[in-house]
Amino acid sequence: MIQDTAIKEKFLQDGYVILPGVVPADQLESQRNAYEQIVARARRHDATWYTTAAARANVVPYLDKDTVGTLEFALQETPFGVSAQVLDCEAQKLALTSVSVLCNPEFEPTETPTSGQSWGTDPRNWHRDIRPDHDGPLDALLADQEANGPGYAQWNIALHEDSVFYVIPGSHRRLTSEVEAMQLQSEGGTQAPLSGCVCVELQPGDGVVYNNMLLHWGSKYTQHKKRRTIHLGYRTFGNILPHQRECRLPESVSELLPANSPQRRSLENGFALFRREYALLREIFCAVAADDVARFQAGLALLHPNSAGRLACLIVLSKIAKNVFSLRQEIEAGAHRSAAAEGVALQQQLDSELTTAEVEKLWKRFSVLDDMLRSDETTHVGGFLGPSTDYLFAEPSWMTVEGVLAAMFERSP
Ligand SMILES: O=C(O)CCC(=O)C(=O)O
Ligand SMILES: [Fe+2]
Repeated sequence: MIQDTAIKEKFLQDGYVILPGVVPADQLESQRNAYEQIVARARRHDATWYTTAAARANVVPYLDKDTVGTLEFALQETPFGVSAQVLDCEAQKLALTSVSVLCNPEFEPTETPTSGQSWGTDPRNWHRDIRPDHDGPLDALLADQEANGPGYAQWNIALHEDSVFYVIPGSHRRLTSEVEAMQLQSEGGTQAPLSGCVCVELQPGDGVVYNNMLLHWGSKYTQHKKRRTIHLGYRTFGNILPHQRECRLPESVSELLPANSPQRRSLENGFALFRREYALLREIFCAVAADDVARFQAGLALLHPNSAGRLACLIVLSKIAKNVFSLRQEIEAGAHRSAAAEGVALQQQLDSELTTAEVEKLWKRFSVLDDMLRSDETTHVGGFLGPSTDYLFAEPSWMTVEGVLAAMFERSP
């Protein structure tokens, strides 16, 4: 058995660690049964399931007493405690953020859409789970990670043998190399093995915990091999504002767990961490709307204590501010956004606590940073998620927190 510190070191160094028996042998059957029920319900609910190549189901809509074991499993020592370990954080500073299952398609896909479609990027293209429009440019995220460590861990845990997932070890700590970029730009290059890639081979019950900034590839989806691979996410609080920052679980799910159980406590603690972060975001956004730069900087220092890497946090704040602004515009226009959409429930809560004038002022200030993050051409760079965009995939090297604040608040730096 690999030593605890070795797991963390390997996670930092290579960006992934394969762990045998993440689902203990005596839980494999019950997890398979619970996930089979989830998938059966997702199938019934989703008319497009049979024609979706990248079939996957979020467990949340299908949780009840028969399937709650999927949630309980995600809160066990492995994977929950191991996630805290690899992210070097106390369990009290860690939240489970999402529980879903990756499945085989029910037909044989012929062609895979190339990356950068108007709707996004299919995971069967090499990618990092980063979108410049949603998360910011890679350089800023790498600088933050180098100074403060990663803030998000993702898992694939196989309930049946799975060798779909490939990674480039160590690529989470660097930009895409010239050799990789050349292949990714060439025809079919995002859908063929990249030099130095490793196939993550998982036996039933085995799992891989990985940094989703890694270059990775869902190589081939086929109907001929059953795939039920548990897909989990965990994030830290109090260190950085990770690019993968949203909570995809509603608070109501905790009622399904027995009162006072350790799993319920972990889950509820995670929701409390999100609530506290939202209170801080509201405080920061009110400070921006009031043009109170000192109060804004104090809030920023609470959200991201280390000044090194703070630019990434500022950039992520601009993304959240943009969402708050567009949500307000939609609401004023009478549109209704489903609370089931990613992060919308908490975003709505934040939005409802700011006046329209505050939201407009917030965006007036953050749009200055937003403009700095755009170029005048729309492109897609292979190796990233999302559609084509005019947001920069790499950060302009002149950008600093001080420079950005000066521009946002029209002061001399
Ligand atoms: O199918 C896989 O294992 C890869 C999935 C993936 O990369 C993603 O969902 O972003
Ligand atoms: Fe991915």
